[in-house]
Amino acid sequence: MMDIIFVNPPYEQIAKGFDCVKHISNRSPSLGLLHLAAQVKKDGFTCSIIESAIEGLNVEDVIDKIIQQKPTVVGITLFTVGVHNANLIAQGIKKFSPEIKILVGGPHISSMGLETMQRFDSFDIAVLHEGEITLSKLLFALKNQESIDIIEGIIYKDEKGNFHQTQPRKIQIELDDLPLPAWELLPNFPQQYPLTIFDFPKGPVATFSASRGCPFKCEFCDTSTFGAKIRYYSPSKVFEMMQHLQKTYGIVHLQFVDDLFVASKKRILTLCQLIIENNFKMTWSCTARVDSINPEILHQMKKAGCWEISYGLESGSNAMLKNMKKATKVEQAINAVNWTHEAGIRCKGLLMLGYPGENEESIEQTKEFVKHIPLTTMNLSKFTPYPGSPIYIKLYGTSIRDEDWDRMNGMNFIYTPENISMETLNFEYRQILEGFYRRPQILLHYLKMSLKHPNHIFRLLKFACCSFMAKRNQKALST
Ligand code: B12
Ligand code: SF4
Repeated sequence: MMDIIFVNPPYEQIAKGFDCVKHISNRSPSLGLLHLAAQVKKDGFTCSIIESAIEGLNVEDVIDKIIQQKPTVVGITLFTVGVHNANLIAQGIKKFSPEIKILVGGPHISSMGLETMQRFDSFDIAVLHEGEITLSKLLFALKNQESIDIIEGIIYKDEKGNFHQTQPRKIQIELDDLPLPAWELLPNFPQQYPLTIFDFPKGPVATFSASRGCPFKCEFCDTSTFGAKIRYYSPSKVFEMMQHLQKTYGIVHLQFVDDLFVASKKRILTLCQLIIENNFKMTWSCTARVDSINPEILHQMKKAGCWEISYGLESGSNAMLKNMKKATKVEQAINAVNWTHEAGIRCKGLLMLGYPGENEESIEQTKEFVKHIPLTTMNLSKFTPYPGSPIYIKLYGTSIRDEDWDRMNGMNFIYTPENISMETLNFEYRQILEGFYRRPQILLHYLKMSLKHPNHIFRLLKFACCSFMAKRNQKALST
């Protein structure tokens, strides 16, 4: 019998009926579950992972799969967008096998654990913040039928239905001490787990976070899982990980998903040095703040295989950046993007629309901004007040508003700023995206890339066929 099955629940990627987006969207697995699985394996427990969206499983499929295997514990990772589906999964499991313990953790639980436990009574135990040590202690306690009330960092329900939150666990893990994420547990890894189309030159790909934590206080961002103190893997451990991924799985491109990959310039330069000296061939991408890089470091990153940097540009308006407490200026963003382009690294701009204070003037500024900087990709999200972000508290206090959770995927306007209507926002959203992606130099860039790496063409074709069929079916249904 399996000790624990980990589940990344299915969630709405865009909106109902847009399933075809799976052919071109990011299919990377939950690194959190890979880390937890590695830890519990090291402790001697047996485990497996269900990546619902990637394996094409809906709520019922996941329930069936779990009931067949009858694990002692199910561990579900929760982003806000997946909570309702996770609850349906937990209810389904409880109906057939009430003895299975349902554990939940992840960003949503770190930010709104108690409210979520109170609202959804099928979850037995919530693990707050960094999960490895807490989960390990919990599994031993459950196995030995010991009391769990002395385990730090959890919320549980007693027999009378009362909730108890234990002392917080100090976030303390030395990252180098963690076992390697358990990629070996993923069905069909790495083939089934590509990144978003055009976000990598050639696969197979993997993701990894070389640090945890972020000291900045951008108001739209939920940093509740790992907190403000930044901890790093050492450069030699990161290099070892890259070699392991290449040797074991044939990975040729790695995406670093750290919040602040370039926070310590010294550390990044040492990693680049290791890659260059060992003549190690792997392309990689990362995210960076626009105030964290300079031409010298970019030059070294390029030499070490850096292929793309994603910058949280957010807006082309300094007033909006100030509203967001981003602590950067548009002028810094322009420099960063230009320097990156000059270093021969692709630039992806992450922007958002509809933050409190947004108005026609700030939207115009954003349009002008993206027109005049050498971005190769632009990702525009619809501002979403995620639980755990300071702006959520400002807008809604502690009210949980779970009627909106299924739509909290950055693709829906959940909130409308004072001086602009929802219609205008949706119209401008399309205008900005189309204005960017219809530019001849951008189209030419993607054409060249597709010819060089035909895998992208196959994905595009699958997407096109699938959306054509979806539209045809919709038409047939409506007539
Ligand atoms: C990589 C990433 C992605 C990837 C991979 C997602 C994935 N499934 O892991 C992609 C691009 C697919 C993605 C998509 C989205 N993302 Co994202 N993503 C991240 C990012 C940058 C890193 C995540 C990561 O790998 N962390 C490292 C691992 C080790 O940490 P972890 O997963 O949190 O797991 C630890 C703990 O949470 C805990 N834990 C987690 N699960 C469980 C389960 C149990 C049982 C237990 C005991 C413990 C536990 O233990 C783990 C180990 O310590 C984070 C920002 C961040 N710093 O975390 C945002 C972040 C998680 N994403 C976010 C959002 C909003 C999204 C989207 C909804 C929309 C969007 N912006 O794209 C979608 C939804 C995707 C989905 N439901 O899977 C928000 C979540 C906010 C919220 N409250 O929902 C974050 C926090 C960004 C932010 N700062 O606002 N994302
Ligand atoms: S947006 Fe980036 S820099 Fe700002 S708090 Fe979030 S992770 Fe940190």
